[in-house]
Amino acid sequence: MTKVLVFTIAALMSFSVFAAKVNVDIKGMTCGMCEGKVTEQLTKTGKCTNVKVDAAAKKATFETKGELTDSEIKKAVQEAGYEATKITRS
Ligand SMILES: [Cu+2]
Repeated sequence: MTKVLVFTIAALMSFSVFAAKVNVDIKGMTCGMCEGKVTEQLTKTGKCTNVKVDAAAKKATFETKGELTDSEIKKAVQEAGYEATKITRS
């Protein structure tokens, strides 16, 4: 029973790190230039594909290749000059 539980938790944790689709709520973007800066920083991580940034919707969506942690995402958004307020993976 304990083994099953440990395995389940490990599976859930790795899922959250390796999941393909990511949605990031971003505070502070107003225009296309903002979108460009965020796109550039996310792309620079080398771990994001299909990056789409929408200033009006205040979010970025992308797919990950390899491990990309929440703090790496927050750092990339911060380097663009904005704040990642919420990260959801599916
Ligand atoms: Cu802008």
